[in-house]
Amino acid sequence: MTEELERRFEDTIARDQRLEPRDWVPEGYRKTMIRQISQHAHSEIIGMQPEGNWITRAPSLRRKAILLAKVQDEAGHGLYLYSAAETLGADRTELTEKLISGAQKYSSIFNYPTVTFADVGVIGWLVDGAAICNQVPLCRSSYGPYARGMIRICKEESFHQRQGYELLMTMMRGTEAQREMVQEATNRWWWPSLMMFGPPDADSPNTEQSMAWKIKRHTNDELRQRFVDMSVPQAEALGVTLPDAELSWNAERGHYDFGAIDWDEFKQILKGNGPCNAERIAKRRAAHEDGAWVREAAAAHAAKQRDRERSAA
Ligand code: BYC
Repeated sequence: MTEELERRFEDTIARDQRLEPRDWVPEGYRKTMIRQISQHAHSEIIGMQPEGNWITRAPSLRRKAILLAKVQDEAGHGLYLYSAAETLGADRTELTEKLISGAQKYSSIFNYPTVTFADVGVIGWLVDGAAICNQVPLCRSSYGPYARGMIRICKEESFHQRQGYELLMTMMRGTEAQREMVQEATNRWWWPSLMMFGPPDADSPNTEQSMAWKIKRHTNDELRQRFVDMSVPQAEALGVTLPDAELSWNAERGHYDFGAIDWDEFKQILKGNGPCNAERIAKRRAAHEDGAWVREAAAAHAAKQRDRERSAA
C-alpha cells in the first residue's frame, strides 16, 4: 500500500503535476513544505514592521496611501501562506507561537532598521525585487496551494517593486541631499538583499532534496546571480552605485561577477543577534497579546453560531 502511494507521489512529481491536500505525501515532504511555507508567512508578517515604521511620517498623502496599501498586502500574503500551511495539517496557533518564541525563522532581511524614507524605496526596489526573483519560480512549486498562492503574491510584489523604483526615481530627480539618501540606503540594503537567497549552495542543507521534490526550481546561488544581473542595469538607470568594487561583467560566463558576501553577518542574524531581531519579535508578541480579545470574541461567536445551527437542526 505504502509502495503504491510512494509510486503515485513520485509519478506526480515526475510528470510535473501538482500535489493537492487530499494526496498522500511522504512525511519529509510535508515537513519541508510546512517549514518553508511557515517561514515565508512569518517573513511577510514581520516584514510589515520595517516599512510600517514610516507610515506616520510618509512625506505626502499619496506616499502614505501607497505605503499603507503595500504593508496591508504583506499581511494578506502572510494570511494566504498560513492557510496553505494549514492544508498540510499545520496549526496556525502553533506556528504563531513558534514565531514569537524564536523557534522558527523568518527572513534575515527584516532584522535591519529603516532609518530614512529612502529605505522605503530601496526595500521596494531591492527587497521586493529579490523576493520576485525567488518567488516567481515558486509559482511552479509542486505543492498546489503554495504554487497558486504564489501567483497572486508575485503580482502584488511586482507592484511593490515598481512603487519602490518610482519613489527612488522621484528622489533622484530631487535635491542633492535626496540623491545622497538614496545612495546611502542602497549601500546599507545591497548586501543583506543578496543574503535573502539563503546560504551558498555548498552550505545549503535543504536545496538538493527540495529541488528533487520540485519545491524549489533553482538553487540559492542561481537565483542570487539572476538578481545581481537584473539589478546592475537598474542601478545604472537610477544613477546609484552598488557598493561592491568587485562587481564587473564577465563575458565568458555571461554574468556579473560580484564580491564575497559576509556570511558571518548572516549567521549572526539567524542566531537572533541582528540589529533589530529582539525588537521585531517583541513587537509581534505584543501585537499578538493585544489581539487576544479579538480571537476570544471570534471563537465565542463561532461557538454560538454552531449552537444555533445545532438547535435549528
Ligand atoms: N533568512 O538549506 P537552505 C518577502 C535558513 S518575504 C533566514 O538554503 P531552503 C517580503 C533556511 O530556512 C521573504 N533564514 O534552506 C515580505 C534553513 O533553515 P532551517 C521570504 C534563512 O529552505 C515583506 C537554513 O537557513 N521569502 O519577500 O532550502 C516585504 C538553511 O538554508 C534565509 C521566502 O520565504 C534567510 N534569508 O532555502 C517585502 C521564500 N535563507 O529551516 C518582501 C520562500 C535561508 O533548516 N523560501 N535560511 O532551520 C525559500 O525560497 C527558501 O526557503 C529559501 C531558503 C531560499 C529562503
